[in-house]
Amino acid sequence: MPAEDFSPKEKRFVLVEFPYPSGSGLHIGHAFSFTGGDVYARYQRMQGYNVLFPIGWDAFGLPTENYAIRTGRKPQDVTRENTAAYRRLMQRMGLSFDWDRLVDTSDPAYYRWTQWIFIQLFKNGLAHKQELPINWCPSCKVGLANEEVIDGRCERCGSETTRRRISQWVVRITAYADRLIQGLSQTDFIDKVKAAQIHWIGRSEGAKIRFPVRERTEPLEVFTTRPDTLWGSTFLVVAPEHLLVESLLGDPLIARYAEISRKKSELERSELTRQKDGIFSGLSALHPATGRELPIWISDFVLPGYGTGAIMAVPAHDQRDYEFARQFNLPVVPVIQPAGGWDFDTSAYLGLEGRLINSGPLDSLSPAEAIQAALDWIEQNGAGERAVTYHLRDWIFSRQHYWGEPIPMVYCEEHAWVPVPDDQLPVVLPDVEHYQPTDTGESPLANIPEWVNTTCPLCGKSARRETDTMPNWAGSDWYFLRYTDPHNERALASLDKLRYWLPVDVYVGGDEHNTLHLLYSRFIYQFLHDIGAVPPEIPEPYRKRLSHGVILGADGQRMSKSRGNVVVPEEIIERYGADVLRAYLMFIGPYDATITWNDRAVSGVRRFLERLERFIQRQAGKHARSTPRVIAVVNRLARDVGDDIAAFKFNTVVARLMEAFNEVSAEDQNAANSEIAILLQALAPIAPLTAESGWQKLGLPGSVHETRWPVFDPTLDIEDQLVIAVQVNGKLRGTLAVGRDETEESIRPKAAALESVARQFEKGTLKKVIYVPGRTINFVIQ
Ligand code: ANZ
Repeated sequence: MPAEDFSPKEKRFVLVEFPYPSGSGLHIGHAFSFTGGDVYARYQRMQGYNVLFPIGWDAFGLPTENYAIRTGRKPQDVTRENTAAYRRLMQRMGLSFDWDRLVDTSDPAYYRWTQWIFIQLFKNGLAHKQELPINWCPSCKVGLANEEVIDGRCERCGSETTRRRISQWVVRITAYADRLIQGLSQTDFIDKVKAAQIHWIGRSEGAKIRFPVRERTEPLEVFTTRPDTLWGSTFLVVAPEHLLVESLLGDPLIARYAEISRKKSELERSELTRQKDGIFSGLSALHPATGRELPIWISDFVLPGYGTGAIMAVPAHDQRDYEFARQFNLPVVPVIQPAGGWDFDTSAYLGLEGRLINSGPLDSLSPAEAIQAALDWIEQNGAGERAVTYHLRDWIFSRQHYWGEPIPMVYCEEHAWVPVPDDQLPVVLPDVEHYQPTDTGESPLANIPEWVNTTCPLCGKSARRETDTMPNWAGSDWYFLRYTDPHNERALASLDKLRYWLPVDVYVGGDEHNTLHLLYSRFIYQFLHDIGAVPPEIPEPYRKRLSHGVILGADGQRMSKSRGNVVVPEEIIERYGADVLRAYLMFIGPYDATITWNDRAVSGVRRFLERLERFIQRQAGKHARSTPRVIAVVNRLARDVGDDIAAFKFNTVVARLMEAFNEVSAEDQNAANSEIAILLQALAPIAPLTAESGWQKLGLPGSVHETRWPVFDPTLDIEDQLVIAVQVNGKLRGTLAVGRDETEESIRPKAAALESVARQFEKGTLKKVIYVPGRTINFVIQ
């Protein structure tokens, strides 16, 4: 349903994660996610809000490319077909998306702005090219960001990854690490999501400490979070990738060790329990406080990309250092003595209770005090300074693949990397015959000389285009902004429209995107905020983030083709209709839970909707008067369903509808169209097709979806009630719910106050009131 820019109504921006249009079609997880968003959006519309509920295609990226290669097709064609199929099914499901605002990340009119954002990052010093060891998937032939490697395997295809060094574009998300933590306070994300973001950023406070190296002029700098243990440091360890090691590679043993390490995944290297290995570098450093000589070792448990890639080992108080020291017979010097004593012959003491010993000026302090005292000592003695590091890494932004946004940069011998000028954007992905990735690590675009060879925008001399493409995060980190102004050719979106629609009120998606996608898109938003591309008064893009659960196959296992437990939404719709699928998905369990598919429960939901349809059929044409019980039930139903939807408690919504329907349709009850209408309104967000057809069968005006949500009337919320007809000169002007024992005196003013009655009073003077107890009150006017 179309949303209206700048409508005077209050806005609601309801966002669901847009899907990859993959070849295997819309899956049940999509259906679950989108139906939840749709129910909420429909309810908000009926509440009178101007609702933006958009959708699009996250069309670039490996899944489509892999599928296209597998089927021998072109990604463009595959994408066109897949998106058409997705759209058809979404429409059949009754999802009320605003199709006029559809975005497609692989559309040049869209990715022009993805490229523009990259250029702004470059111009602001946040993107540069750098040779980096990367995770390499030998099967997909692509470099992967750390986040795309799960347990040492490629997130996409499950193959084991290796390490390679390639020159890559890197985006400095770390420059925003603190902002990304602080900004969370301006959101209503649930604690779990906030915690996931904070954990991923992994802020650590400590110190960088410099140790003079005997054989070198440059000192060796380490990062530690435990400066209090400085006096207990008995050796230093550097990562095999550390600069210091480069000059030592002439030693075949060291070279071999470095080579072996390079093949290991980061996860393997950080494994706490594995046997420690390493090699002595032949170099030694001097302890800045004691002057003691500390051997410098090389070991791959020290990671190159964290801190300084070097550590001071304190075997008495760090378990890994302890095991390393035991393995290579290095000294263990305790510097914290816990009150009960400690047997340092069996393990390290990791606690923070106790007193400092063997630590010169720190002796007898508690570790907490010693941390501060050590920091002061280090700074006063020029041995280093306070420092903060983050586990968050800079964002590797290059993919050696075809199906992505070309990185809009040109390399000129004289000017190095130069961005493509704005008026030449988009840099359109050329149509090629062979787009399979290459073994060389270069993108297939490198094989198209007429595309690669260009001129430098600055000097006009010959230059080469960047042949890497962007990761598919690039298109998905800002897509929600484009929905506000999808056809804008002058900006990614106009500030006015962004100002009207932002922030996103609710963002519904999967748990798996609570960390990275959310972090990347918040980062890009904050960056756009800094350069004035989004409204200054809106610092964060999303108000609320909600993650839905997972639906398992009927056997309680994750759905997968190999297990044969996949439920295909299209088949369910075919068999039962879209409303059954929707209502079932909303009914099976809490929206954020892990739920097992259950065919029997599907039938239960189906029977409910069928009974309801038959009931409406019987009702149509009847002119029944509602019993007070029915009036009270639907009155309460609308309120409770509304509250539940607003809180994303969909499973109770369906339960309430079933319960209320049972009461309304019970034999001893009678329901008038006005009450059935309320029932249908409450049903409309969950089962929009059934609700609408019922509405039409009853001959009610307009569409149920255009009605306003019924307002709860507390005076009707009485079990023991009667509804009396209110007449003026014998003509029915309204109804009034009254208590069974109410007298004429209390009924008369209430009936007279009904708007439709009061209006008649203006036409004459009241002559007489005839009250038939429990039935009618008639005002006679002349
Ligand atoms: C001395 C020390 C003594 C440490 C002690 C710990 C306990 P987080 O909290 O994750 O930031 N470290 C630093 N850089 C490293 C790297 N590149 N690879 C592997 N380990 C590294 O951890 C910080 C601690 O991890 C640092 O503090 C350092 O060991 C180690 F009793 O320094 B510590």
